[in-house]
Amino acid sequence: MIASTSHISIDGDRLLDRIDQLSRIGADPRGGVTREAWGDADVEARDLVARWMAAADLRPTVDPAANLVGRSPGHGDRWLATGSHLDTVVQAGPLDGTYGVLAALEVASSLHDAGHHMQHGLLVAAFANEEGARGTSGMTGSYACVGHTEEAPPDEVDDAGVTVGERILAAGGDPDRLREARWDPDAIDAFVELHIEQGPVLHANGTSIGVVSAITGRQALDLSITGVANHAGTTPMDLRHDALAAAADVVLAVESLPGPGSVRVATCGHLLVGPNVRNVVPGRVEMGIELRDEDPETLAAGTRRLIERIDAVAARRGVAMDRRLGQMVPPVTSDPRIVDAARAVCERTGTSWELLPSGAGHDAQVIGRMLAVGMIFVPSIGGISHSPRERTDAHHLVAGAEVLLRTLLELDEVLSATVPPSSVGDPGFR
Ligand code: HGY
Ligand code: MN
Ligand code: MN
Repeated sequence: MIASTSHISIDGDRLLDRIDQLSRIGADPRGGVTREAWGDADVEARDLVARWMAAADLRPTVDPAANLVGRSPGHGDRWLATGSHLDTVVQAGPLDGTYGVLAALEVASSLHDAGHHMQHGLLVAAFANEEGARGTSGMTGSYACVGHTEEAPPDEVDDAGVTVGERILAAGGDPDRLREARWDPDAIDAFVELHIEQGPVLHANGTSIGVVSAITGRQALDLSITGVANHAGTTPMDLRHDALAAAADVVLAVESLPGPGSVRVATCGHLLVGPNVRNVVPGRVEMGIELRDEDPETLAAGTRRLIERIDAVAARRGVAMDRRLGQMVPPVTSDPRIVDAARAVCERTGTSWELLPSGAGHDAQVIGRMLAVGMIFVPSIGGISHSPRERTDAHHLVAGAEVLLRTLLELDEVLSATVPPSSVGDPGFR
């Protein structure tokens, strides 16, 4: 059965050309690509990808969470899903998310061009707001697909004072019908996401493909610090309640949190200072903090420890700290059948591979709350991502898309053989 699909191949030049085209939508004059979710560039990118979906014989739809989803026509009632996200962080590289969507599209195109009908239908998703635009929680689209809209709620207000619900509405979704974006878990047998590694391991080891064993968990923590804004020339140092100086202590507490027995990494990457004027003692700071670890207990313990340190800073500096636990994206383990399928494909095609965990968060881990998930990585040159300097060698990008194609073909066989025929249904797009 595998031999009968050996003539199917992705079009590497088309894939690379499309990556290039997308990198120009939201090109940032400061460098890199800024395509924050639901902004003009994001909408333009999604419109273009929707047209490419239609050309690949995928029926594109925008669901109530403003996810762009394409489905192959004329298949049975069981589905294999793949995809990633088109939104980016500020001054991103060209590949984070976009690569997985365009490679998924390439899989659909190559199956279509070869006239090959899998036993499963193919579902290609470009999830909305994976990154958390303008200080929001992120993973909005994938959380809606698993019915956990409370994890990325529409009433959340972004840095521009606009609610996520208003953003969704403007992007063609319907925040009042978010529940209807939920996929039918009985209809979709697996979700596989192809992504750049965003870390240094594959590049350093000279390995072409990473088969992901598990995806890290992430706990967000928001902090509002209220001190006393005052004149920078007249207020003696010992009488200040400087919110930014307190924030600096918190940043250092965050930085010193990871270590043996504690969380793997901790970051404060978001800071708004008020009034943000040179000659005023800062009176107010908003901070966005996150902790990551593969073990949920370690994550919870690290969060408790950080809160103790934050409270100590508040007491010492005489400022008020309003701290709110934000989104918790739990770690997820890859489905062994997907790991085996990707491994088998690499072995068969003579592609070097290794098993590794993902330190970055992905839509796959949210989808993993409901469905069997797995991920395939390609090397990031120098391990750089969330940066305009994010790059992957062209031959690795093409190889990754080929491995995605063959892994899905393998799963089409394996999962058709093992999933009982009673598990049929609609993939959940109404
Ligand atoms: O932050 C992350 O890990 C993901 O890229 N959103
Ligand atoms: Mn990212
Ligand atoms: Mn990503």
